[in-house]
Amino acid sequence: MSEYKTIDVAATQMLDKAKEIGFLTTFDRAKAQEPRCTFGNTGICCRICLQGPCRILPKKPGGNKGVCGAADYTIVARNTVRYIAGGAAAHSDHGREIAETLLHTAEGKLKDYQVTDVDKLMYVAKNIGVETEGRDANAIAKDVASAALAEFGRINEAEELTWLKSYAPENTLNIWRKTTVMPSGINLSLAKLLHQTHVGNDSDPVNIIFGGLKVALCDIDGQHLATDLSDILFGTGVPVVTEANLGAIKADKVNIAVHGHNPLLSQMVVKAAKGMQDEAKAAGATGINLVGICCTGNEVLMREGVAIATNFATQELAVMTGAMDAMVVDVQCIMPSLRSAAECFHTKIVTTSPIMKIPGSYHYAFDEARAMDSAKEIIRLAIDAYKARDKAKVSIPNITNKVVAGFSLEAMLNIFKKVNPDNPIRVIADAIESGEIKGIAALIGCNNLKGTHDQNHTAIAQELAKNDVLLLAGGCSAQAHALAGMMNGEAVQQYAGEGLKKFYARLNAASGLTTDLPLMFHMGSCVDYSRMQVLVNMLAAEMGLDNSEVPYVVSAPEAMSEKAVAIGAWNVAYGNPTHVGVIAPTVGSQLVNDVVTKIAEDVFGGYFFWEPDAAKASARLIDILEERNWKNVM
Ligand code: BF8
Ligand code: SF4
Repeated sequence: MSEYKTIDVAATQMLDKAKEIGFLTTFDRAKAQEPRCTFGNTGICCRICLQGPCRILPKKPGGNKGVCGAADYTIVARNTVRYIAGGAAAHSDHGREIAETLLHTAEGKLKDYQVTDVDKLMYVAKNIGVETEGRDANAIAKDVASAALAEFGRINEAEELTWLKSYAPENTLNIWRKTTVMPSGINLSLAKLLHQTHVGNDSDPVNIIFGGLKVALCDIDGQHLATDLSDILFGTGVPVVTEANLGAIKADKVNIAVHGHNPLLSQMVVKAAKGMQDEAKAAGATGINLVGICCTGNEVLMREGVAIATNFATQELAVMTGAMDAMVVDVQCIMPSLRSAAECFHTKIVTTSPIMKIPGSYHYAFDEARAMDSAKEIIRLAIDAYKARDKAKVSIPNITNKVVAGFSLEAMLNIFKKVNPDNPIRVIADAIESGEIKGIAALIGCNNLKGTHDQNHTAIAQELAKNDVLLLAGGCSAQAHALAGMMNGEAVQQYAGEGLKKFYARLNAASGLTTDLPLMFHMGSCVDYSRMQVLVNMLAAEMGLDNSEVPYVVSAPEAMSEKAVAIGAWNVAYGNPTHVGVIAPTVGSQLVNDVVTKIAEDVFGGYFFWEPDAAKASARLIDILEERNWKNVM
């Protein structure tokens, strides 16, 4: 067992190197933070006003409430929903940027972007009620983008969010309407929630949680339109074969990592790099090599087959290879420490967003109006950096694993179509109804160094696969499986149970792909969890079930970000049992904890459970699937 909290061998090698050169990584910092403050850890520390921080001290007279009188349940509920607000703001703002770009593209203002996937445009337009008949693509795209932008500013509470309303099943929508969590505008809901949780405002924990769920539904709305509009602009993922892990960084090439979430720039970098190989050669390299980290990495993996370097927890270690010439970052999940890691080498950290700067790093303000030129200039920074690379400092772990990815819902349905041309989704329904597979699990979420990097992601996936659970993956979880060599056909042979193997054999025989299907369908970045939900909605309709009856579970073994809290919350509202592998800061209030882990099921059919132990979590996930199957045949 490694002395470090990771199962990744390449990461272990780089952590040794970091130690040698005296660089303290996130692994060291996580250790330094222990032991954590119990108040913060359980959610009973309030810092909402300047009289705080107030902690719940039940044994002290007067200490069982905050200075204003807020009880544990109010404090815990407020803290929880403010995480959701942060997450929903991030996801929806990402979506808004894509929508603006699509609008300006359709208006002819941005020469470097275009409507790439007209089929997807038509599908989305029809779904949200935009007229398509006899209109050209740009006119339709303009209306679709405008509809997306209208989600943000709507203030008439009688109107509903277009994307949610268009995609969610009627039953589910009615539950949301009845419980008053159906949002109308994203900005309005976010502002209301911050207002609701201001000092001296709402102290009713259930009402606060419902306010939080409304914002969580804004989160899925923002995610969903981000996915749809990115597909329209850049194309919808098709199966790709590539590789993952730090060995994807090449010693003889100019290495550029794209890191963050928003594909507007990273797509351009991929495109620009294709025409700039000669410039890299002139600098003495054999070419340009792009790798991805976090969800921007997933975006360009899905659409362009760009290799995965690593995931969230190990981003600094990509710099430790000494061969990373530039890391181009956009927004979210980018560690500020990358700058200090880069100081040990020649690496240029290039920030590109006006709301994501790192002191001391290179800021290049990305301008969509000259996107291609911007991308080229950024690549030139990397080529320049390459010239300053100290070869003596280069050590790249010789580890890569084969990855088969690129499974947009459309790509999956195309494969199922080969088995059942008339009704592709029936392929999964049949497999569940015949008992060949027990159901579906979505493996999602981040890394969290409260546990061991990637350990529970992979352990849970292996256990579920052994028990014939069909796996979907996204975000850093998908990258964990890819890094560990589990995202290919060989992994099916190694880990899948007999039923799942049979299911795969049938698909492989028909798929027409040059490679076997992988152990899990990588559906993309975290905003692409919207794709998973559409799949569940389709399956529910096909099987004649309510969403909350579908044998479907969600697992985020290493959830970390505010976005992850928002995602978990909308999954619960959608009827999905949702496992989180860290003890959530709701446990400080028995009442709030019971609401999100028990009462939620009575209202929405979905609920959370916290379980840091991989074996116990897998057992419970399997139990839930079996119980749902059993109830469905009753
Ligand atoms: O959106 S899984 S660590 S990179 S938040 Fe961040 Fe979490 Fe990774 Fe992607 Ni999602
Ligand atoms: Fe303390 Fe109340 Fe202020 Fe929170 S809102 S910090 S509990 S006084």
